[in-house]
Amino acid sequence: MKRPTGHSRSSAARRPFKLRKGVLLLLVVGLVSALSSATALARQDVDTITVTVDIKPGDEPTVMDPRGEGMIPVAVLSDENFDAVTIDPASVRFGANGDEAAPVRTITEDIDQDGDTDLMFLFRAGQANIRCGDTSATLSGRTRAGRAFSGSESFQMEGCDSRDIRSGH
Ligand SMILES: [Ca+2]
Ligand SMILES: [Ca+2]
Ligand SMILES: [Ca+2]
Repeated sequence: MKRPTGHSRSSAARRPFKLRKGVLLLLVVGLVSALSSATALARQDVDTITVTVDIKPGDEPTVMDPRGEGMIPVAVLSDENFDAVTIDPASVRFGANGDEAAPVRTITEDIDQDGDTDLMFLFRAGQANIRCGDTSATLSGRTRAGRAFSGSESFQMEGCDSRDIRSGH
C-alpha cells in the first residue's frame, strides 16, 4: 500500500490506529491459538487411522457373554482407506479399552466376502476384560509401516444382571 507523502499525521489521527493495532493483536493471538488447536486435532486424525472392526463376524447384532470363555474372533475389514493385510499382528491388542489382549491367532481371509482380503484375530475372552456394563470394545495396533489404527464395535451383553454391572474397577 502506498502512503501519502508530505503530510505528517497528527497524534489525534494516530490514536485510533494504535487501538486498532491492539485489537488486531488480540485477533492474531486468538487466531493462532485456534489454529494450533485445529492442527492438534488434525494431527490426531492423521496419526490414528479409524478402521472397520467386526467383533464375532457373522454375529449381528454382536452379542457378548461376560462369562464367555474360549476365543473372541475380531476382524479388521479392508476398505479403500485401509488394507488390513498391512497390519503388524504383533502390535494388535483388543478389549474394553483396546490395549488388553494380544491375538493368539491371525487369519488372513476375505471375511466379509466383498473381494478384498481382511484379517481376523482370535483373542482369549478372559484377557479382553469385557464386563457387564460395557457397550463396545476396541481393537488397536499398527501397520508394519508404523501407522497407528483403531476401530470399535458396539455389542449387546447377555447374561448380565444388576449385580454384575461394572463397579468402576
Ligand atoms: Ca459383529
Ligand atoms: Ca472390504
Ligand atoms: Ca473383505
